Amino acid sequence: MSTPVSTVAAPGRRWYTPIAAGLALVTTATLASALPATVARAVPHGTAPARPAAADAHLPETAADSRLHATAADGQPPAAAAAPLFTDDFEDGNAAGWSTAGGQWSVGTDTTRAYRQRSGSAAASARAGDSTWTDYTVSAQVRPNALSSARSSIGLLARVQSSTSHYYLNLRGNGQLELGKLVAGRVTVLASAPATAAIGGWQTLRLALLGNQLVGQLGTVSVSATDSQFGQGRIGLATGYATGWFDDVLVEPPAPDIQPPSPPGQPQVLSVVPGAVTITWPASTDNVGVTQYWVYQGDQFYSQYVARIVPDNSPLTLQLNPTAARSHFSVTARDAVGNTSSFSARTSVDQPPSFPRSGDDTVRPSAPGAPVVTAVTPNGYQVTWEPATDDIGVVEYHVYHVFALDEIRVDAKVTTNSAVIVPRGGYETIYVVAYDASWNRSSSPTVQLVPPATPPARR
Ligand SMILES: [Ca+2]
Ligand SMILES: [Ca+2]
Ligand SMILES: [Ca+2]
Repeated sequence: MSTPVSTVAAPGRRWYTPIAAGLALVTTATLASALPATVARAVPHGTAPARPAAADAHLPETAADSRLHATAADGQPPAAAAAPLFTDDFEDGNAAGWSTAGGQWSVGTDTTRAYRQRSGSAAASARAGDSTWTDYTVSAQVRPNALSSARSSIGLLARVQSSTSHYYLNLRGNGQLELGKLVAGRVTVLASAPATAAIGGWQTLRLALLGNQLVGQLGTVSVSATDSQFGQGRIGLATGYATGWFDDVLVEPPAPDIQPPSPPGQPQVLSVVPGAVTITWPASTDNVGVTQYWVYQGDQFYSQYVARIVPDNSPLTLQLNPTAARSHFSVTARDAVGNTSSFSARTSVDQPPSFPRSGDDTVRPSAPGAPVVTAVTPNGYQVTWEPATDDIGVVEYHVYHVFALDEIRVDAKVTTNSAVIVPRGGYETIYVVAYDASWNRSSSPTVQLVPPATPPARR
């Protein structure tokens, strides 16, 4: 068959590497040739829709941010996209090849067909694959309906001997990504890390096994351990006192290196000049070597984008958005096969003045007066304020504009005590910051931006 396996290739952000070599499209032909005949596999009926953005659209800001992280983290290199050992996207409408223990498992329709577990009263698992598999990476998209208690969980199983003996990677109701093993029903936690579960949203869990190395990943949160209890076995999906959905199950040969680098240190600001900042950061370490740092920049809340991809932590100069009240920066590290570290802590930089800093004056200006709308013009509201005073001299004023959802922009940079500000609608406020030549600053009171109630008196 020549029909692209769109639901494999589409979550398939996985298969796309923004910087290296683009898109690796897997066809059913290549998948079929790679699959053991006994293994369950999906045969898509036509082109199934890709997981829609709608699954993400309702996520809160922070979750949307983690989605961004996940997108970047999922940019695995083509080298990792070797022929899969196993795949199931459930578009054939059945769960042939899966054996279950506990729970109520069935194939249902979420946005595409997916494997659903509907009983939250106990532990449940579904297992598939080959008991002779040794080193591999198993991944799946999971969507918990709820993780209401600390003991509730949704996750993956690997090197499964039986429903009570295996490794597991669980997202737990206590907010932990947990890597562990079940040996004849007895749990041993091997590693765990905080991970925010986006309840109701799809996310990708991945568990890589290479010899005695075990690495679990959810977005850029990773947990790792060494253990040699189980050397081979099938894969599985599992819930504990929780209901949820699974889709796009994928088993691949492992990368030659499965350990992500340590997170980079918090970025340090080396210098700020008009319109630009220069940063560096403490280096990451890796079992093989760090080959890239991805530097993220944003200027509103948690939204951010990849500003630069660089080979090391040499001082890096980044342009600032001229209306950003505050820009923030964070960094991830990657090794040669695309294993990605967690994010560094963030560093923020306020919008600098538009003139070079000079002198070593340390006395800041007096506070400017509260801005007042004195006229409504075709171009916006004319705003004026009582000038600030300074021992050396005020050089520049910035007018900050706070509007919908507390977004803040520097709407004007002026050398006089007036500016035209465009109203955005809704409740909005403004304030003025005065700078002297040495970039000492002072702020006016914050006031609501409203047109004058009566025509202002002429000055
Ligand atoms: Ca599906
Ligand atoms: Ca590594
Ligand atoms: Ca001064």
